[in-house]
Amino acid sequence: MSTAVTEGDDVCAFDPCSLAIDAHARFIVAASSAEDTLEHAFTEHLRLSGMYWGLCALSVMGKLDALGDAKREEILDYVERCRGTNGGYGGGVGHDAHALYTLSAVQIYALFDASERLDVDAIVKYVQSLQLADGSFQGDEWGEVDTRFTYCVLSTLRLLNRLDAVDVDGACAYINTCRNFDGGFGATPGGESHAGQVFTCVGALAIGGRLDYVDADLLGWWLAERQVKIGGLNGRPEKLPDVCYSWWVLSALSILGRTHWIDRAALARFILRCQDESGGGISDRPDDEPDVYHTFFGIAGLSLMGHKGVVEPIDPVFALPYNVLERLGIKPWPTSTDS
Ligand code: GRG
Repeated sequence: MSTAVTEGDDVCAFDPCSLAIDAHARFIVAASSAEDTLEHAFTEHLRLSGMYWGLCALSVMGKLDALGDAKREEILDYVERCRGTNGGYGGGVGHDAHALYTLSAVQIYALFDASERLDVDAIVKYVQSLQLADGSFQGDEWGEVDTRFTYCVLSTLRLLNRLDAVDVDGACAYINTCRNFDGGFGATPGGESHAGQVFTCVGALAIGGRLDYVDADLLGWWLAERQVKIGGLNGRPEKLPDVCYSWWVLSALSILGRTHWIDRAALARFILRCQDESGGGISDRPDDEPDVYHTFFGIAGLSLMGHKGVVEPIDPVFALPYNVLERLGIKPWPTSTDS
């Protein structure tokens, strides 16, 4: 199977035949039903995020409806069982509620067009309780603070159309205190810039309408520097490339209108080299074992680069397909065609 990549007029398109969509869809469905594996046991604490990755990948590939109504209801029933008495969701049944899994639950309901079934007031009350006086957010009742959790809460609230429930200005000002000399952002003030944190901070600032806190040229340069010789992206200097950074880096570049600052054709080739064309799934690097996490972020990265007729366009701020956001009345971020 060919892995040829072509550069279009404005975005990088890839050969439609080279993304093994059917194999990836089969891989995701099989991984979700393989309950007797070690991997399944090891990932129990983040089951809701795992479900979001798999379902969102299926949705981007246009394969979500093929799951069928019975499976949809089975998944929604599982998510419901992860809901805590405080209104938030845990990563698995009986686990403590956390901002991240609450976002995953809201995303899963959005993907299944079932958001009207959510107890919105209870979720809003829960995420409100996580904001601290300095504008930051803790992830759960146990108190860890991280810019990831700011993103999770702002994204959750925007998807529920309840952004006014928290101090958004304070949240954005706190993120600004996590900005570094290189233009990037860390988990807390003084924390090292990391592409994953950069996505959460730029995404949260985009939701909060405060992208003026970003030095777009400086950060764009730092993000573009993440591309290594083989075409893949790393998360910080001197580190190995990993397919997941195709999302964390490229989404931030996309929000900033600078995806053309990297060699997108080379990145697409790297992602396609990491796919298992027959067994399905995408791995972190070529010839490694595929998993659902890298499968989602690889496909999402390809979608950010060139989606014409192959995969659905994905929104770089909310990490959900445009069509899902449109259903929620949210205008997708307008930068995916930057050139
Ligand atoms: C809705 C897409 C979406 C996300 C929700 C939780 C969250 C919000 C975002 C996580 C952002 C983040 C920090 C991603 C980085 C994940 C990662 C690959 C960490 C690995 O870090 P190291 O230090 O790896 O092990 P490197 O590559 O630096 O060696």
